[in-house]
Parts: sequence; C-alpha cells; structure tokens
Amino acid sequence: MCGTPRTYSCGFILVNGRGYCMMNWNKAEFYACYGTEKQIPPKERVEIVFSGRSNVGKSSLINKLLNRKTLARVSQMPGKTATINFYKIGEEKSNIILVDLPGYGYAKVPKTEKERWQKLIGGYFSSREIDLVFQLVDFRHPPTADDLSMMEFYAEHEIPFIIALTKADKLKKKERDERRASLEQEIPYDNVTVVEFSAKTGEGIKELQGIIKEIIAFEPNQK
Ligand SMILES: Nc1nc2c(ncn2[C@@H]2O[C@H](COP(=O)(O)OP(=O)(O)OP(=O)(O)O)[C@@H](O)[C@H]2O)c(=O)[nH]1
Ligand SMILES: [Mg+2]
Repeated sequence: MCGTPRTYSCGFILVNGRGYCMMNWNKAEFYACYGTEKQIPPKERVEIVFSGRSNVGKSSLINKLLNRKTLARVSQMPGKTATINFYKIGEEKSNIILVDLPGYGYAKVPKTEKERWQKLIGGYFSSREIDLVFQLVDFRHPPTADDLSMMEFYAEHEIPFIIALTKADKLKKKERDERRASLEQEIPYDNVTVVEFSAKTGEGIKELQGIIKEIIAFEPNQK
C-alpha cells in the first residue's frame, strides 16, 4: 500500500507514513448548545475549547477560524455567549467540535448567574478529556486573576492549553514589545505556546489553524 493515500473522515490523509490534514475550514455548522450541566452529553468527538473572560474575543476567533462572520454570535456587550456552544467543522462525517464557552469575569453578572456558570463549566470539564484549550487573554492587559485561575485549573488537571493573545490590532509595536516582555513574568508556565491574534486583521490565524490540524492529526481514528 506504499504511496497510496489513506483518507480519514476528519480530513487527515496518510501518505507514505506522513500525515497531512485537509481540513475544510469553510464547512462548519452550529451543532448544539447547553445551558445546564445535565444537558451536556458524553464526549464522542475531538473537542477544542475556547476559554476566556467576557468580551475577550472567543466567538470572534471561532468565526475567523471558520471564515464566517456570524456563525458564533459576537457582541460589544459582555456576556453574549451564555451557553456552551458546539460548532462542528469539516466534512459531514467529521468529528471535530469547536467549543465556545461562556465568558467569565463580567462584574455586572448577578451572583446566581455566576453560580450557574461555575456549575456548567465545572460539569463540562469534569465529564471529559479535553483535546486542547485555547485560553484567550487580551493582549493589551495583564492576565486577570480569573485568567490565571483558569490556567491553573488546566495545568492541575493536565488539560493541554495554549494562549491566544487577542485584539493584537489594537496595540502599537512598542506596546506589543512591552506586553510581550511583561507576559513572560505574568504567565507562570514555561513552554506554553503563545500566539498573537487579531480577528480584525487575521494575524495569527494560520498558526492557530496549524495547531488545530496537529491535534486532529493525532486523532486519525476518530470517526
Ligand atoms: N479590534 C478588535 N476587536 C475584536 C477582536 N476580537 C473581538 N473583538 C471585539 O470584541 C467584542 C467582543 O467579542 P466577542 O467575540 O463577542 O467576545 P467573547 O469572548 O465571545 O464574549 P462573550 O460571549 O461575552 O464571552 C466585539 O465587539 C468584537 O468585535 C479583535 O481581534 N480586534
Ligand atoms: Mg462569545
């Protein structure tokens, strides 16, 4: 069979023992949303999660990855995404889900809503092994205490995560250099991958897509 390409349903192709990912980013659909822990079904697919505070740009990043403007709802009002939303990507049989989490850290959210968030997110993470988390941090500011708590949670539970610094278009070169230098102290994890990203200019998108392709390439047997 040497030289014969073998195609897996996720779009992963193996040729002469080397993997190539043919992900069709333009094919994506809303798959499901969950507002309570009990609604969340067992994990059946590759799940790539987008985590970050309200308004940091999670939904915008998902839309940019998928070349769509409004698949994931975006708003200037923090707290737009209140449910865990699943988006399926790739061809019909593909088994890859991008997970848009509701944001945290918005001060005006009532206590009951914060408790709902904690139960929902806690229930989600405790019910599955996550393939990868993109932890979003606003490039303009130091990570918040909540951002750091999330990173600590991922590190403690051995959930792989990378950091996407959002809204890169809003910084001048000097500001970027300063933030980069400070982040080295502010993020207490060695060897964590950090990608600078802008949903406005598309900066960083190829890198983020490349990371997702690598994750999928490790899961060739997914249905
Ligand atoms: N200039 C700029 N604006 C951005 C970028 N990413 C997001 N925004 C804006 O930031 C606001 C919030 O974006 P969302 O994608 O809705 O943020 P979110 O993290 O999904 O927010 P929640 O759903 O509330 O948790 C919107 O007005 C976006 O247009 C970016 O890279 N550059
Ligand atoms: Mg959102």
